[in-house]
Amino acid sequence: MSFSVPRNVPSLDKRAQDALYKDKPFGHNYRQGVSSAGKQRRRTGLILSALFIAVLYFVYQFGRGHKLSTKESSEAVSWPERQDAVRDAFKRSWTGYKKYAWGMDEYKPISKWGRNMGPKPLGWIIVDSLDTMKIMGLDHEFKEARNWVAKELDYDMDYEVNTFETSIRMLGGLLSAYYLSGDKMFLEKATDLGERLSGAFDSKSGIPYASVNLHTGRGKPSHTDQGASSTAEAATVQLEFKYLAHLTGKEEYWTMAERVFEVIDSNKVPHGLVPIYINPELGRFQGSIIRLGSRGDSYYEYLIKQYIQTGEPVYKEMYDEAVEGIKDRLLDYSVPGKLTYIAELNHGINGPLSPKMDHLVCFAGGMLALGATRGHELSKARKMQWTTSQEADFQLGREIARTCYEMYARTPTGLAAEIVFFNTDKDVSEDFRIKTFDAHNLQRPETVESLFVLWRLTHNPIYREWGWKIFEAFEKYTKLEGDAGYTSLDNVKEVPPPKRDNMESFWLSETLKYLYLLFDDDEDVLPLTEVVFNTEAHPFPVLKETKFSTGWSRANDRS
Ligand code: DMJ
Repeated sequence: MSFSVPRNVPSLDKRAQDALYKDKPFGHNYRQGVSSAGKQRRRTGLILSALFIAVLYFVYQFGRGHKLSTKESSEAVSWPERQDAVRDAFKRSWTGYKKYAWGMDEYKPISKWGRNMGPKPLGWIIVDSLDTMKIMGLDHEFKEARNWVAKELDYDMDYEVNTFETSIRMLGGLLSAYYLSGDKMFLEKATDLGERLSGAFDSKSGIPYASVNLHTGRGKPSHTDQGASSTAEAATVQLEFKYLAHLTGKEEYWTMAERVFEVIDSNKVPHGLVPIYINPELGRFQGSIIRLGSRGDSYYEYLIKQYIQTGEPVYKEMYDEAVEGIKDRLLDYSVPGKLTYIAELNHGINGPLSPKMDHLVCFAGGMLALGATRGHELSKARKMQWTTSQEADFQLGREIARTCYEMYARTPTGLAAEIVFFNTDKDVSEDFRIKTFDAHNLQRPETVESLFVLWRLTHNPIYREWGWKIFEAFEKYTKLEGDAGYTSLDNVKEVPPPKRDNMESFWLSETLKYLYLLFDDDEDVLPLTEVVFNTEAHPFPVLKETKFSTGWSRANDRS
C-alpha cells in the first residue's frame, strides 16, 4: 500500500491554481495496495502473535484476579461479523438521518426532525461522515453525500461559527475525504472554507478568536470567559491548516497555525501543563484551571500529533515535558480499586487535586501509547530507541484505557457517563461516583479511540473485547425502535436509560469509525505510522516530505 506523499509539492507562485489539482491524493486506493500473499503472511503472523499474547494475558489476568468470563475466553469470535455489526449501526444511523433530516446540521432521532445551525447548512453531519463511509466501503451512501456537498454546500454565509469545531469537523472532514477519494471537489471546498476560517487568527497575538464570520472572515472573541479562547480550541486546528498548506502551497496557513504554539510556549508554563483559557489579544493564559478534560484535552493531543504529522522536534519536546507534568502532577489512584486517573487542578499547578475526570480525558490512553511508540507496534518500538520513560508512558496509557473501560463496565447500562468523580475515601466502597447532572452519554468516542490505538499497537485481544462490550451496550440502549437510528442518553445510571433526542455527528465520524477499525483484521488499513487521525478521527497522511517547517524556536529561559 502506498501512503507516500507526492514529491512534487506545487511551487508557491503557481500554487493558486495548480496546487488544488496537482498535488494528487494518495490514500484513495488504500485497500488495494497490498498483495494477497503479503496480506496472508501478515494475517498468519498476526493470528499467531494474537494467540500468544492471549495466552499470556489470560495467565496474567487470572494471576491478578481480574476476571474474564469463560464465555469470552472459550468462544470463537468472528471479528468480521462484529465489524459488520458496526457497519450496520452506521447504516441504520445514516438511513434515519437521511429520511428525517437530510442535509441538516442537527438530527433529532426521537422527534424525527433536523435543523441547521445557521441560515444555510454547514454540512455538520454529512461532511463529518464522508471518510467513515469511504472506509466502510459504503459507496452508494458516499456518492450521495458527495453530490450533496458538491451541489448544496456553500460556506459563504453571514454567520459566526466556532473556529475549532468547524476546523476539526468540516475542514478536517473535507480534507480527509479528499485524501481517501482523490476527488478534487473536496479540496476546493476545503480551500474555500480554510480561507474563510483563517480570519479567526487575526488577533493581536495570533491566538485565534473563538468564532469567525464565514462571510466577512472576521474573527470574534468569545461572548463569555472575558473574551478568552479555550486553550484546546486554539491549539487544535494545526493538523488541518498544515495539511491544507501542504496541499495548496499556501505557507500562510502553516505559519498562522504554528504561531499559536509559539505564543503558548512564550508563556513558559511550569511542567508543560497549561491553563484552559488563553486571551487572544494578550496571548497570555487566563485563570488557573488545568485539566485534560474539556477545553484542555486536545492541546496535548496535537503536540504529539503535530510531531507525528511533520516530524518537527519542537512539538515532541513540548509533548515530553507535558507528559512528565501529567505523571508528576495530575495522576492519582482511586480507592479501593486503585484505578489510575488523571485529576484536575482548579487552583493552579500548586493547588489541590480534584478527583474529577471527564470522559473526554479517555483520549489520553491512546495518546500516551501513540506518543511512546510513534505508531509502531510495541514489540517493534521496544527494539528501536526505547527509554524507561517511553515504557512508563505506554503502561500509563494502558492503565488509563482500563480505567475508562471500567467507567463503562461499572454502570447499570454498561455506558460511561460524561463525568465521574473518583473516590479517595477509604470508607467508601465504590471507585467512582456519577452525579445525576453528569450522568448523560453523548455517544462519545474517546474510550474506543484509545482501545483502537492500543489494539493496533499491542494486538492484545482484550482491547477488542472491551470495545465489543461497549458496542453491545450502545446497541442495547441507544438504538431506537423503528428506522430513526441511534440517540444520546440522559442518564446511564437508570435502566432503561432516559433518552436525549440527539445524534451527535461524532457518533458517525469517530465512535463508529474507531469501532469498525478496532474490529478490522486488515492491519494495512490506515496504519498508524503512515496516517495521523485529527481529533475528530479524520485521517491525514504523515507528511514525510513537505516544503514547510517550523519557523520558531522555544523560549530559552524556562525558569
Ligand atoms: C469531538 O468533537 C473531538 O473528539 C474533540 O476533540 C472532543 N470532543 C468531541 C468528541 O467527544
